[in-house]
Amino acid sequence: MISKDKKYEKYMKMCLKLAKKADGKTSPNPLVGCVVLDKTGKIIAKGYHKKCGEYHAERNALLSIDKQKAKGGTLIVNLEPCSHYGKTPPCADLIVEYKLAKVVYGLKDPNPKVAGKGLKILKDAGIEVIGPVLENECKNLNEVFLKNIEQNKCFVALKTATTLDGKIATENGDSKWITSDAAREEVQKIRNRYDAILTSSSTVIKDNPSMTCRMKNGKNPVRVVIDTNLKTDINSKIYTNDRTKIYLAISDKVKDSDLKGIPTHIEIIKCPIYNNSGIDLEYLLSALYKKGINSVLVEAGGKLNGSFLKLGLVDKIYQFIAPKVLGDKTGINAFEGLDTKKINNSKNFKFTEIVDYNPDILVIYK
Ligand code: AOF
Ligand code: ZN
Repeated sequence: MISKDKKYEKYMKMCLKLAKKADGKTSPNPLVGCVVLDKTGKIIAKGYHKKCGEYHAERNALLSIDKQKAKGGTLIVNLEPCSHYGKTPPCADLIVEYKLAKVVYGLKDPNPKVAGKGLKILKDAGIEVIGPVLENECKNLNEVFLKNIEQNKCFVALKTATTLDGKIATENGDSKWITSDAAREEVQKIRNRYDAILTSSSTVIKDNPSMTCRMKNGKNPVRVVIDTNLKTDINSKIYTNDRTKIYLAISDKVKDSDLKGIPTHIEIIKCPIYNNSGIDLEYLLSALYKKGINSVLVEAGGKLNGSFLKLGLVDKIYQFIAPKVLGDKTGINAFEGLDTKKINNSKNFKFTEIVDYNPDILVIYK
């Protein structure tokens, strides 16, 4: 016999798939999908949260059907229904109003405004509450939201493209193109998922990248350039190809008189210097978080990647690997500046996904 929870896994997977339709559009809110079954078990409604500020998944699903049809039915949703008056009224109240018999949820909402109160409203109304179902999958989907709510910090992902021996370029900086078209297309989708892309002055100077999202219906992310001593040319593509917001992170030692002529879509964040090297990355992340940047994708060279890693600031890595070897006589490593003497002291991750982008692969780890 399949257990009660197992029975709902396929519907929870549907919720996750629905939720993902709004990938990149809900920040700072979570990705949520919802499926409603009538009392015979037939799917009668689906919904998902489309954009921050708009209706939640449960409301979108329920409002698409007749109250009578939902009576005695089951609602499945990947996040505990909310109990608070925010931008929209509480979903838990609407579920009670629609007289559903069961609610299956994927993950308790850690948002203190909800945190168990949604489930309590349902239980108090006599609704059977089942869950958590596929909790890990639900956590993975909303990893950014969870880090924001639970730690009050910005989620940091890092993207790199390497050879089999972990090099991102040859000694003289030649890196075009390590990976193939298919892999580079995927990068566009990854960019679309994050609030901001963060890079360094060396990458701007060396590659002159646009760092836009070239995906259909994708949004151009906010860009963050770490340029400690203001070395980049203000006419570089990243600053001029559109008017999307740019944060320029510089040392707090730079004089205001050196900032004249910087266009208005570029906002300066002055940061303290860490350990006599670059700017204090933790300071920068927290400044960005205060400005509403809930997640960043670091797309930079080995040095900055290494600094983020060394400080334990990286939550997730997307590493594209091309089946090429450069060898030990040349090359820049994906993560530079780490000096680990013992395997026991290495930075440890867990593989979460491996995707084939023939001829390359994408390895995702946390
Ligand atoms: C969503 N979409 O489908 C669900 C959410 O700012 P508000 O009023 O939209 O409330 C956002 C909070 O509602 C969010 O942080 C989460 O705790 C809860 N559930 N949010 O945006 C949804 N179900
Ligand atoms: Zn809600």
